[in-house]
This record gives sequence, C-alpha cells and structure tokens, in this order.
Amino acid sequence: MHHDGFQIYPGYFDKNAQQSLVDELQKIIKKAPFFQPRMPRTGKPFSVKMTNAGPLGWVSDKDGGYRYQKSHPVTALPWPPIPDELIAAWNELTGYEKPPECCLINLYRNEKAKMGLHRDEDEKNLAAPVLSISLGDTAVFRMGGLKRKDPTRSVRLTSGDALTFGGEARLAYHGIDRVIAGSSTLLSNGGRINLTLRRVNL
Ligand code: MD3
Ligand code: FE
Repeated sequence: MHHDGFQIYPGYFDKNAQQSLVDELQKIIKKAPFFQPRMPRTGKPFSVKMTNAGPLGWVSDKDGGYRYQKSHPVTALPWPPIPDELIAAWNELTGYEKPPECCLINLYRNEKAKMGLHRDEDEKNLAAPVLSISLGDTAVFRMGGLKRKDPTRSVRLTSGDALTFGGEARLAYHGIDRVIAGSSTLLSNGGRINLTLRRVNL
C-alpha cells in the first residue's frame, strides 16, 4: 500500500538482509570506488564520500555542479547495476511504476561527516518517490518542511531502516546532523552508509 508523504519502516531489512546488502556494496565499491564530491563554485569537499549504482549516478564538482551522469567521474566506467534486493525493496515500498535509475551510496566514515539541510531537486521526475536505506552507525536525521525556515524535527535512523518520501515530502528540506560512532558493528571499518534510490527521468 502506497501513502504519500514521509513514511518510515523501522528495521525493514533484518540483520541477514543488511549483511547481504553490505556484501553487494563491497562488490560495487571495487568496481566504482568512493569519490570525493565537491561543492559547485567553491570546490569545497563534502565530508561525505559517494559512489553510485544504476544507469545514472549523482555527482558534484567545482565546475560541473550537481548533476547525473552515466559514468564514474574518476574511472570513467559505467556505474554497476543496482542490486536485485534494492529493486525489490523499491517495488514493495514505493509501488512506483518505473524502476529507480540511481542508487546514490553515501559514506559517513567518521563523526565529522554530515549533510547540511537541502532539497533533492536535481531530478526531472519530481513525482516519483525517493527511497532511503540506512546501514551501520545510527544517524541523527533532520526532517524539515517545504521552506528552509519551516520547523524541523530530529529522527534517529538505525541500521536496516527504510524511508520513503513522496507527494509533499518529496521536496522537503532534510539533512544529517551527525552520526553516532560505534553504535553498530555492521560495517567492519565503522561509520554509516546511506542508499538513496531515485527515478531521475520521467
Ligand atoms: C527527504 N542523504 O543523498 S537520507 C541525499 O542519509 C541525502 O545520506 C541523506 O539527503 C543521507 O540527498 C538523507 C534521507 C532522505 C533522502 C532523500 C530525501 C530524505 C529525503 C528526498 C526527499 C525528502
Ligand atoms: Fe537529500
């Protein structure tokens, strides 16, 4: 059943499913290593490292800005495919008629990694929902409204949680205030990985 808005599915992926996602991610990262995204214009590096799976990947650098592209910015190779388990989760949780085109993989390696309040608006298709999956250390997630100054609330995201953002919530401001180091043993080097699945084109 699909509802509009912001939905959280605590512990959607059990321990076994989380471990098999980590195994799949390790294979992806060998072919498409984490890269260092940079802010448009200033070139300031993000504190989060990124890579992608799927036909399109989200990248950002000083000169090109935020964009989707078919290849890895360092290796120039196409992105690896999105794992079947993630496509299945997209189908079950979003019910959207078209498959996701991008699985952005964000790595929060230490307690300094965070993501400022922003909206996801680089997609042509803003009608499709977004699916987010948390793995590893707990994150302090901030969910706001449609305007930057709207009130926000703080939500803890733990390993295995899934969230969907559709309807009004699709363009809501959100960010990651911090990650709580040592709160999970899922990732052998610690830290947190967030997967964001998006439909980019109509
Ligand atoms: C609300 N990632 O990559 S996931 C991002 O945990 C991003 O790495 C964060 O925001 C992370 O753009 C937050 C939760 C999330 C993802 C997408 C959304 C919240 C969202 C899209 C629309 C509204
Ligand atoms: Fe976002």
